[in-house]
Amino acid sequence: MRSLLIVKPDICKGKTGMVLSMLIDNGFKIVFTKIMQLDFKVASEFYKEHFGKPFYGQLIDFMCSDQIVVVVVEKLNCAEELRKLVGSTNPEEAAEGTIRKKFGTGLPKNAVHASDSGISSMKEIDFFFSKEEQLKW
Ligand code: FUP
Repeated sequence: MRSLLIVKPDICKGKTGMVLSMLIDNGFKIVFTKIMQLDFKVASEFYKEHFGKPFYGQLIDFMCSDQIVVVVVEKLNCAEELRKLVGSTNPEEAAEGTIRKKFGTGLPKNAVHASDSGISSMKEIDFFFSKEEQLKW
């Protein structure tokens, strides 16, 4: 099973290596990584379920502010295991040892995005990568 993680702009250039190490140390296989920068259109589409919420504008601006790393990972019960390692949405509430506790500084600067279910993992992987591209992995 595969899932998607995004290293957010503020930690992307400095701490992507440490995030990838945490994933590997916790039994995730790194299937594919891609450095990119989101534009307004792509970020709005990716976060469309949050359109109209008070934090939406700030979230989109932040996600477009610099490069990100999109990571496809693989593990048994992948989405569930990934959410456990990533921790609660708000870094202040995230458990010790989680990625958001370690690298998050607030909202929306909570270090990483992670798909929240098996279904959203498939949708989010399809969002960033064509089926043709996925066949190569
Ligand atoms: P998560 O699935 O843990 O990323 O959490 P959500 O889908 O609830 O949130 C989506 C994004 O909105 C995250 F980047 C965090 C951000 N957010 C805020 O900036 N403020 C809030 O009050 C809630 C979420």
